[in-house]
Amino acid sequence: MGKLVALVLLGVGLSLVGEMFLAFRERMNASREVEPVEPENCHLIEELENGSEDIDILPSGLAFISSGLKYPGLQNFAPDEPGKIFLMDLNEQNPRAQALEISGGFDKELFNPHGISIFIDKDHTVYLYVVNHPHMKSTVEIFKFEEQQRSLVYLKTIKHELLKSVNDIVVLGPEQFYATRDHYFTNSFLSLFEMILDLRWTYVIFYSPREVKVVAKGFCSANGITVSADQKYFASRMFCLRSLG
Ligand SMILES: [Ca+2]
Ligand SMILES: [Ca+2]
Repeated sequence: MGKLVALVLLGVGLSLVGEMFLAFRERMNASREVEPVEPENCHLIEELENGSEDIDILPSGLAFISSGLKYPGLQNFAPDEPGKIFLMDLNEQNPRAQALEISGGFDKELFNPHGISIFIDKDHTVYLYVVNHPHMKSTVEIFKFEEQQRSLVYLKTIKHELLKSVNDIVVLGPEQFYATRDHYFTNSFLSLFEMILDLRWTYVIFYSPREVKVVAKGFCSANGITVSADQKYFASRMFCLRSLG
């Protein structure tokens, strides 16, 4: 009798997981047919062959692009090459991507850039905040942009226990930003399970030197983030708009 009950429970459990897996495939559009489209005004940008995760653009038209991300679940195009930040001048007729030199004692071999965000200070100094995953951990690196030299000067690394599995950031002020966490579990097997079960345990945090807190939760995988010009609203994954009240 005990074996029969165990067998029934196992069957129910497996069918539930199977159903969740099918729902997960549906959410991910796994079986959607992709129709080939001829891109009219698109052309290949050389140097960005290793993938690009994020872009942020200065009012002048200079664009920063993060490239070469190594992350669980993503195809890795150059496993032996560190990631880079590229610069493109979108005012040019045929803009080319140029890898930015990094100075200031930064460990470039471990650079694994993910989300990025520009911050322009009152004195017009441009800072680039970059989510980095050295050894698959999460840090936020702050660089100063030197436009003449076309380089980044490393200033500081920010770490915090709430800054785990960080995907993207949007900077609000000096060392103040929102950051998204795209997985609750840092173990890749558990994080896959988390996606299949649609646990929605990820969140958006607010970081400042004085205060770090969760400001929105209940996301299945909080991803790209931006704020409105008045900083009253932020959006994560674009379809989850939240007001700060
Ligand atoms: Ca970003
Ligand atoms: Ca992202």
